[in-house]
Amino acid sequence: MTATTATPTGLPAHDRAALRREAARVLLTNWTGTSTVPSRTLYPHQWSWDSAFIAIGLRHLSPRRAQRELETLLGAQWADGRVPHIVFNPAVPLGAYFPSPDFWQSSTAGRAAGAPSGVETSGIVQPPVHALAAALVHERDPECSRRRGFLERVYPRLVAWHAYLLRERDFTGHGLASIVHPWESGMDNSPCWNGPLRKVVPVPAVSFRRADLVHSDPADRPTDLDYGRYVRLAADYRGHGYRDAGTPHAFAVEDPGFNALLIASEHALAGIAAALGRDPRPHRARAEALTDSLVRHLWQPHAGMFLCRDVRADRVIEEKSVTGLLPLVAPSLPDHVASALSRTARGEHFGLGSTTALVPSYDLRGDAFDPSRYWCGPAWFNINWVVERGLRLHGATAEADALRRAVLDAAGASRFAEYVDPHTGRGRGATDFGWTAAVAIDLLARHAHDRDQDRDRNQDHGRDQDRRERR
Ligand code: 2M8
Repeated sequence: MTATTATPTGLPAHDRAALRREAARVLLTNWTGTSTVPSRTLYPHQWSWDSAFIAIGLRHLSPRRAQRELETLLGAQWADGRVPHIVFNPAVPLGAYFPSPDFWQSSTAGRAAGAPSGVETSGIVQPPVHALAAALVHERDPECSRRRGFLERVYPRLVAWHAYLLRERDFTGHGLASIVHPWESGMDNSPCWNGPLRKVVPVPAVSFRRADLVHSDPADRPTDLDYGRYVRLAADYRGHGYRDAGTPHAFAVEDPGFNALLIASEHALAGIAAALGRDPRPHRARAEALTDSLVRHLWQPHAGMFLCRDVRADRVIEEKSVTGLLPLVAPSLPDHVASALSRTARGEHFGLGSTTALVPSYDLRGDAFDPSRYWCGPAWFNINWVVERGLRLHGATAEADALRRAVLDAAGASRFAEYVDPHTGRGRGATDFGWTAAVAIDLLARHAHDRDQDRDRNQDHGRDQDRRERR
């Protein structure tokens, strides 16, 4: 293939090389020495699920650094097993991000719940993508992983992390984890949270100073009213020592995306256990039980997708968010559910492959849809990586290939934007964003891998043909 021939990524080879170089530059620039910041401007600390996605890309540049990324995060794990959603860098001034360590006060307010004393963290969590990331990081260079004892070190921590979620956060007895703050979903201002948040009394906007608005357009971000409620919920949790049993949790939701990533990660733990010579069966059984519960409690045939459940009101939340498509990443989803999800992704509410190139974060036809405002509509790269993986897993190869091309095009064209307008592809939020660069590197590498496999298959086929002709 010549350097200018267009390939199945949609990019000529020289552009692919340039995209990889640029994405690598972003990850190198955002690397702090022990982990990677999502953005040098907007998010100057370590974020939990960002780090997992970043490690998935970083493994292609430096398997060792990717291992370190996850080890740093897991090094800040609490004794109760929770992996905090932010690990603060003490070198960053307090005013650079809100809420800062002096708001969370983890090492004091969280002491009884097991917060570490040597590092400041938040007290809430984010979606559990970490075991999946650890398995992929190991796979990229098993020799380096073994040499460093990577899996031995992370396995018990990942097990404790999942155990925390299923022990402390199963509020309904459904066998699913609940989130207790919109930030825990990673989809902060998703319109799904509007109903459950209505009962939360916001703190006055004058009582906090947002740092995010210094770096981004207020029209792209959650509102002050949203923030008033986020602060109220976090302060209440802190006031109860971050202990789940003792906190009333005015906001509690079963989120399908969060639980789907737990399922994918539990399957990954089975692989990790096997690689360590331990018994993978308990992990497989847990993953299957989680899948059954997810389908039983959150699958909504009338919507053709999974919907969230407001645990406090004991009600389904009738809002279509991309979180309800993420269960595609669960390998043993019933076939009819997987095909319905893929149809819904391509239908009028998400428009994949027709009105949008990337899956939007929220229903294109929903009342609250806004193509620029954060998780109310824009398309996000980490989410599209999960959807691509899910489509491929369930045999929708052509759709997955098209999505992979679209993600790579959008990542490059938007200078690795935090998110993009789902209709125009125009970049919004920060640029040089960590997980955007990381998923681009991963998808490029997987494209190269698939291409090599195709070539090998074609060569085998050619050899068989020759043999038959010689006979
Ligand atoms: C956004 O969330 C943080 C709070 O955690 C914020 O808005 O300040 C979300 O997009 C979240 O999913 C992401 O992990 C984080 C850092 O990229 O930013």
